[in-house]
Amino acid sequence: MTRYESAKEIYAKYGIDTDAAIAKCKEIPVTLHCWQGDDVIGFDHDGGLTGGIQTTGNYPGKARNPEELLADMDKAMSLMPGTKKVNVHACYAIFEEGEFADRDALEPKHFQKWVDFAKERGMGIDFNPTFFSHPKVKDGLTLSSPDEETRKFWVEHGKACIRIANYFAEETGIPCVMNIWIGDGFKDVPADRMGPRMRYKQSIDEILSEPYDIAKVKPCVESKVFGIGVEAYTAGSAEFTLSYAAMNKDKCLPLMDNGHYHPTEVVSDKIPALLTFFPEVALHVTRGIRWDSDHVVVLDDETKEIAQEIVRCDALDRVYIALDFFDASINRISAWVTGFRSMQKALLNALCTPSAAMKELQDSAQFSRKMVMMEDCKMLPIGDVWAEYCRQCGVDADNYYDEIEKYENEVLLKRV
Ligand SMILES: [Mn+2]
Repeated sequence: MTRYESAKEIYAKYGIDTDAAIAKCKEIPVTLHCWQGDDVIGFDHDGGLTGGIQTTGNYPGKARNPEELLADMDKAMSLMPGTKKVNVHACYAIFEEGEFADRDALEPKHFQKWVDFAKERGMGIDFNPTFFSHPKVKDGLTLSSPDEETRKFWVEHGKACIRIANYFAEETGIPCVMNIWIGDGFKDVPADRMGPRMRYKQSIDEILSEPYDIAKVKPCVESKVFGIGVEAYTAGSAEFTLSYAAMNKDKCLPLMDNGHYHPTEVVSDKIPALLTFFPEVALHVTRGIRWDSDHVVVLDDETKEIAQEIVRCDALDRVYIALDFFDASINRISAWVTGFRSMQKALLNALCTPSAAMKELQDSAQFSRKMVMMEDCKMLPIGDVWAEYCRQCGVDADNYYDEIEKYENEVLLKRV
């Protein structure tokens, strides 16, 4: 008997069909963000990263141009099991030699190489307007700016991104999740908290006035509690974005990034709360250490619990799962692969959990038995199911770093 056959028998005693769990896991799209590959720099400007987010570290070999970034993503994806989708930020427009378009004038053609890349690999594309790292961020503000010219510039950027998101959906045949996040805020206690929020609301209204079909383009609004340099106040707070999404349910989705809440809040608990009211929700899965530090996702308790809630709520087709982290202190391809695999492990583990039986124990108030069963489940041989899943997907279950180290030596370290 193989280890998988043995694991399969053990899970069957809990009523779990591991073959079915593996088959299901293969179908769940997880969106891989392009910005881990170059420390959130992009291709449309020379300056560094601004907007309350920060990368730390100077690990050698980061991608310096579109060719390198796409090659690195390919390498990373070759080491990941399961269904992938790619997430692009607007600052990753790929221009022809001598060509340039500012953010308010971006067109679908500036993303044709991304479409080619995705289509060749049978993937969809998610998209993000980039409201940071740009000279037109005025006094730290974009869509909430009191300066009308500034605000309008960024509204036009948002509208351009709706058109590009539509192009992605049309070309790939897969809906495009288009996420609006701004870093607008104040370092110190503001004298006016409502004004920026009223302007931000007006700006999102204007962006979403651009025509689109929500079956294809899925605009999201992402909240944030604070950022570096905007510690006192963010215009797009949790209450603001959630209220906006609730009042505009036919036009957009709420997006929760688990690094964007107070450290004792958990997104896993918020998922069923939002699913009670919204047909669809979107996630950015990350790992914050003490703050929104965007560490690489690992198989920690909260990542497991996020996956558990999606599966328990039978909401795999209602929750869009995207990764959002960036660590410049380690091999960036390893960061991508480890983060993606961790999310997949969490999903596979959730699919191999006897949730129906435990719900039954909860509903009949058998809390002691429920606790014992939950603890027993932690010792089930999920590693053997994971190994079988990877085998079926044609990737190694472990030791993938050897392959990455080879690529580092042969490719990354030659980038000087
Ligand atoms: Mn995010």
